[in-house]
Amino acid sequence: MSLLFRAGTAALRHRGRPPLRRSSTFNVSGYMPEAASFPGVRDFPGLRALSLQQPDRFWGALGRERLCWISPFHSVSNCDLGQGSIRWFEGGQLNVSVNCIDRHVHKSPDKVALIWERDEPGAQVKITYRQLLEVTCRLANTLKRQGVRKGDRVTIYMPASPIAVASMLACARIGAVHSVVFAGFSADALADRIQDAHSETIITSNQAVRGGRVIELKKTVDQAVKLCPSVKRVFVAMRTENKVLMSNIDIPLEEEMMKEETACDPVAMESEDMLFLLYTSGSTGKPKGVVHTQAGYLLYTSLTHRYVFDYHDGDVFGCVADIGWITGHSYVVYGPLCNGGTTVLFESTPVYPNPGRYWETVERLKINQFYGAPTAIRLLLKYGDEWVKAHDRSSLKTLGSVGEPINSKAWDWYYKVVGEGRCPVLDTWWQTETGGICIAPHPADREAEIVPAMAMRPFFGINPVLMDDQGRRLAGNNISGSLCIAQPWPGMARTIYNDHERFVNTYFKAYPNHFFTGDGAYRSKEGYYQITGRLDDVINISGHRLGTAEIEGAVNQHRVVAESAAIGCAHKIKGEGSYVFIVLKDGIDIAEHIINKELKDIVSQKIAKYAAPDFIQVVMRLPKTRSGKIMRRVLRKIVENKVDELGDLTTLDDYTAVQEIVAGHKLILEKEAKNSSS
Ligand code: 7RM
Repeated sequence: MSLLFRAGTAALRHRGRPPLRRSSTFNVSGYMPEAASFPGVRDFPGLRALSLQQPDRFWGALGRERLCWISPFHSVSNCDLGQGSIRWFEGGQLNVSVNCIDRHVHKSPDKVALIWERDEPGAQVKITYRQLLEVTCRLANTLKRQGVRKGDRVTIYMPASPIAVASMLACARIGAVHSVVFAGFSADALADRIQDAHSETIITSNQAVRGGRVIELKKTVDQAVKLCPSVKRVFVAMRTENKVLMSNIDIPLEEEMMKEETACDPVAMESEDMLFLLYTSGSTGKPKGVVHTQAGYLLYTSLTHRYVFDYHDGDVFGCVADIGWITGHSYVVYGPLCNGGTTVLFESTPVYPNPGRYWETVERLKINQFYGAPTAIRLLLKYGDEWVKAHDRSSLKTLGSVGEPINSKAWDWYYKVVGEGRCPVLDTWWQTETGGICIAPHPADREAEIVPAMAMRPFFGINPVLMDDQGRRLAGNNISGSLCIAQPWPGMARTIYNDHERFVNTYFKAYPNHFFTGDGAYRSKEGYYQITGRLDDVINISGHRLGTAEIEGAVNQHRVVAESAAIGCAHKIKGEGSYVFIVLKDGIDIAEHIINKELKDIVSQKIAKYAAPDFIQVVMRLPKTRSGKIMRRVLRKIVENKVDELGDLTTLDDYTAVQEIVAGHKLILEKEAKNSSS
């Protein structure tokens, strides 16, 4: 479990902008037009209070105003957190692709919707709303012609590109459910997700290009499909000109699209029909397909996009996350497009062709809001300020951070060097399960301070509470506990695909009638929130969630491994890395460098490259309780070099196991020190 860390608490006020006063002269309905329906509410705290005390009034007004409905909803919310039953805007019908495209085409067809920032710098491609509609309709018609129907799951395995975004929106248009799988996942991981979703359709591209390298995406799909006999069709888009082997189930996507009409009638979807599944890691070895539905998700992502980032019409929004993660879904695709915004699809890496790439892109595309991950900030910080200063960043207005805690040093650098002290830095906390940002500073509120490296305040409708080990709500400030959310909000997940029981058990059982996030948090003296890290066996590598059980599952498949235990450990760049203890099968003698390499390979092959262990320690036995449970707490303390804090060892069956592991860990540290000095 990560320990609480406290960032510097020097209060920091936004500089360089005229302060707006929280007084009767402050016009809330000028700020949020829908607030015209809330007479008497004059300021931000007032709006927040209303969103919590009268959620149906608040979300009802926003839902009516901000979304475009085919038929109106008859109830705003109908939720029972105890049962994990969450329903918003029932009775309403809408189409998400119409909300994200058509209505903006009517208003401003030639406005740029997407800027595809391709791997090659300077080769960006702009797609207007009119073009996006045409591509999406052609793609939707192609899917239909090939037999994809409403409710079918479509697995999308491709990096960010206009065709990938059009694939997501085409699914939404015809009522199919997309499941985007991060294109860095291995064939095995892809196959697991295809099978779990019972997906008959895959959309991929011949190759991917990243950091100047070509990745054989289609080959990975071919391997996965071999394990998935239920797959009926694989659409292949051409990212490069290189031909790939096509089998009888493979369909050249662009070729087929060119034969189709540029219009496609949108299907009327119920608010609570499924929009997408997105697989994420939990405490067990099996990733879960988190389900989001139509109206609530769309409203929540567009509202947070508008108000957390202070996004205004005409701004260029640059979220550099991959579309394979929830951040890409909510803040590359759905939030910005629902708002009629211009959104950047970033295909490259922070260091290609050099560590100035992000800021060169900011300069060239005139990005106004930049949203990235702490791991990249930490990496770029190491390369020094010159890479940043070489580029004009005067277009930047806000800087966002997401995926993992951002430490003070990275926060300060982001604020002072990247943002020149002009742009508020927003540490945004949320999860795949929350759909959109839940805790973050609120920059539009110019009166509110931002404390470095704190997620600060709940968004409208979010009611965070901290709980103690006994399940009691912790009152007061300057206190830590497990972070729960006490009221439903429209963006929250609705279920785990085909496993509602796991949904209820994971999120609603630990603290009845509360959504349990799995994270710990600290509430400061001032009442601000700071996220302290996961409380379960989930680790966060470069902002990517991974279950330690998943790593163990892969490692255990190696022929010489008898058993293993994986834990998270501090890592300078990645935030968290993984440290794996293995016990070899009897009579096995294998050189350390060989087993290390083979285990890294097997984890890359079973899961993804980013999951490969950072440290591997061969041990004679693992510390276990007398009933045979691995004592991970003991392993964590050893890796944190806190051997004097091992705590109660009365249930440990054999103390010599611990002594041996401590000695072995020392050797690993010594070797590590030697490596980093050489
Ligand atoms: C958006 C996303 C969710 C987990 C979450 C946390 C961690 C995310 C922050 C953070 C500290 C943050 N979805 N996390 N944001 N921790 N400060 N601002 O990342 O489902 O992939 O991961 O990530 O542990 O539970 S996710």
